[in-house]
Amino acid sequence: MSSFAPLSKGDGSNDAAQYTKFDAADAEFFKGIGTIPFKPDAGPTETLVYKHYNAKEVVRGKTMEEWLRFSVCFWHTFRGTGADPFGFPTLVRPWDDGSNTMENAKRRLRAGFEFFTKLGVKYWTFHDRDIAPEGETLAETNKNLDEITDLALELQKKTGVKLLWATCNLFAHPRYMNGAASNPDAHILAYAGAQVKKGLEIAKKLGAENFVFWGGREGYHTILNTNVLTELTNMANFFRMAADYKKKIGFTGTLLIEPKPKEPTKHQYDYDAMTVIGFLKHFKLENEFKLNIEPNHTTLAGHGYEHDIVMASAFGLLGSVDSNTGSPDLGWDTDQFPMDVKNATLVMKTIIEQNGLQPGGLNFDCKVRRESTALADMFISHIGAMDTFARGLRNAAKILEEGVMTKHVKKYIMDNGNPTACSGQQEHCEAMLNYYV
Ligand code: XUL
Ligand code: CO
Repeated sequence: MSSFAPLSKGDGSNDAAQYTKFDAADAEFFKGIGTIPFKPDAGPTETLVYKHYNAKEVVRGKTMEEWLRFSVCFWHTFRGTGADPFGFPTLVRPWDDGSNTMENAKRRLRAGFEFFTKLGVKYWTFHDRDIAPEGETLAETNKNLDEITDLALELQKKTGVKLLWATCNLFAHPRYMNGAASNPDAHILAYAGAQVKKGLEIAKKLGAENFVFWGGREGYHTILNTNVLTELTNMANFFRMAADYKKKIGFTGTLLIEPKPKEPTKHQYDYDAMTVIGFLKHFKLENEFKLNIEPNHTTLAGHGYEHDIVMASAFGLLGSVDSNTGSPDLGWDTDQFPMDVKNATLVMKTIIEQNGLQPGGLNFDCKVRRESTALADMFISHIGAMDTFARGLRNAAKILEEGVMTKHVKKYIMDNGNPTACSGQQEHCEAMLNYYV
């Protein structure tokens, strides 16, 4: 989310007409790109087709679509500009004039639904502030949200695309610089509460299947100005109020907390899966919340790609996945599209073992690189990641069907029950895994 305006083309074509032509009811945003077909025999240069993701193909009793429950995130894909701390926006979207107007917000939304439909993805996700501009007052902001969610509801009905989850942006506005739920200023805490109240109401209106909390500013930069137990207790109280309000309004979606160790804060309280599980159990919230795991956050916490997914699932608390990847040689949240088949196989093995993610899904919290400036790159990136997870699903199904790897773990315990030094056979296990990927 950036206040930078998209690049001007510099050729005089950035006049109002360039954008308002997209206001027409029959306007097409992605001209030249149709519904993405399944083409298993496609060659390596054909990247606008699915070579592995075949939505209706049945794998272990469910269709690929049912296992994978892919979702497009609105913030990166329709609000990302390519700006980074060192450079201005690079991504020009012909319908987006960079303004904070409702007209622009509506154009983006309609572009979004055309994109979801052409891609063949059945779910989307958003932050409140991605879809509707923040007004001068809370009342004005909420009115904007009402108007935009009317349009979203209409587009959902028309296309059959559903809302995997909604969330509140409690981190971008300066009022939240010292936190939202954990902010020591009661006025700010109350503001955050009002924002979440509205967030839950629009989630209900749009039939969201989940609701996410990511506490980007809930943590500290220096322990010298922070009382950690007070802040954690305030956070727990905030979550309890959200769970109570969910019940009060009859919203049935699952509440999810998304761990991340750092960035933007130096230390984020929801460090990783086990930290959140411990927090939920300590404050007796484990029956109200599950976890939304993002592997790029897991690797930032110093764990292997699949670690948090496996840990959350082991405790029955894996609710959904923000399916992305970091760059193993970089230490920050690069939010890349997941293209590693071995990682996808390990994730899908855990998901099959818990019999699916529903009502969660695989949400692509990913952004195209700032150098990937073509509109087609928006499609190619999602298709590549969907094919990766389709391959991961097939591989994991084969691993479980053949049972060689799972039997190996059981057999090892039976054969080596005595506490004598014996081989853990890691390389043997890795070689077996490589057989499947
Ligand atoms: C930030 C992040 C968020 C959450 C939703 O790293 O992952 O986009 O997924 O707020
Ligand atoms: Co995320």
